[in-house]
Amino acid sequence: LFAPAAPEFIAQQPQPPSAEQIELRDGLMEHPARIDPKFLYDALGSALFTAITQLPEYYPTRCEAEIFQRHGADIARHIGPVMSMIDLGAGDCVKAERLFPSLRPRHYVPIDISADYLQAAVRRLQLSYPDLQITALGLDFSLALNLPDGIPAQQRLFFYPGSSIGNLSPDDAHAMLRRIRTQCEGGGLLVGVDRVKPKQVLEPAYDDALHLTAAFNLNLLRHVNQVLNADFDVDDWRHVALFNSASSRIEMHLEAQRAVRVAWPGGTRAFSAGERIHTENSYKFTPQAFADLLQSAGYRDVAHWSDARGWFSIFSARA
Ligand code: AVI
Repeated sequence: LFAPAAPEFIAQQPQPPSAEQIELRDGLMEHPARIDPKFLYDALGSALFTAITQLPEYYPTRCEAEIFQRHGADIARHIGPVMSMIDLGAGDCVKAERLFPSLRPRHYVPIDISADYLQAAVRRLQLSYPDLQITALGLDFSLALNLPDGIPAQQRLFFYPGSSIGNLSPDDAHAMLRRIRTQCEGGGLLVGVDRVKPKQVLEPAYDDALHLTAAFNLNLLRHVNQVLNADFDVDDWRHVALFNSASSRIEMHLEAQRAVRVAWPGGTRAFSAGERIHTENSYKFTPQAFADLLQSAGYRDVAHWSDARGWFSIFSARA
């Protein structure tokens, strides 16, 4: 007797949403909607940010480089000998590289959420510094700061340049500084901080004539489309950057240019014309406010250097 074989049928199991998808979904359903700035940094976003740092309007990178150039020896003296330099948000690793001659680390640990971008940077770096031990970590250090074993805390220097600390809320900045301190007790922290200044200087830095910052902000929607399977149309949105002086921060938003409905698997959100998605804050500090923040997070022996115009500050502190 001929019995036909039973056909095999394999249905794909529905996947539970990832933590990133849940975070995006929840933020998009808030009023006003918000998207965490970490989603600015896919490979294209990281490349756009590198281009932004070369814009005439975007002063922080140049001011920071000026401080290291003018006061590098003094800063290195304050820090003392460095075994391991842990670079938070390393990107292209260029800022840390500039300090290698004065700090002479034996071990470099760059950390960045944009793993592919970091990997390419580290390959280039290793060619120039064949004797430097490099351990690159492609992770989101805002979630957890797990470092490889074998680096004694007192030999760790955390390097947190570029005013990236300003992209955290005041509470999160305090928590991050405390978390770093517990990772380097007996060691130190070197951190770059952008300063309060007139909005005539601040706003163009975040809304430049070439519209690179607009592209950086809008690219976040493409990244969200990828992660969440959403259907944002970049043409429906425009970049907005403004200085909120009461909160001492630059805010970046994406504003709907017309009424739009955005959908993703299992959800949808309608935006009316002019409605905004808040995508980034960039806090600006007075030197006193930041020194107080360091002290309240448990640091001691706080020292501070500025560029000639007093637009940017570097702080060194012991943990
Ligand atoms: C990475 N971070 C310190 C930049 C800033 O200035 O807040 C991000 C940025 N956003 C727009 N332009 C640059």
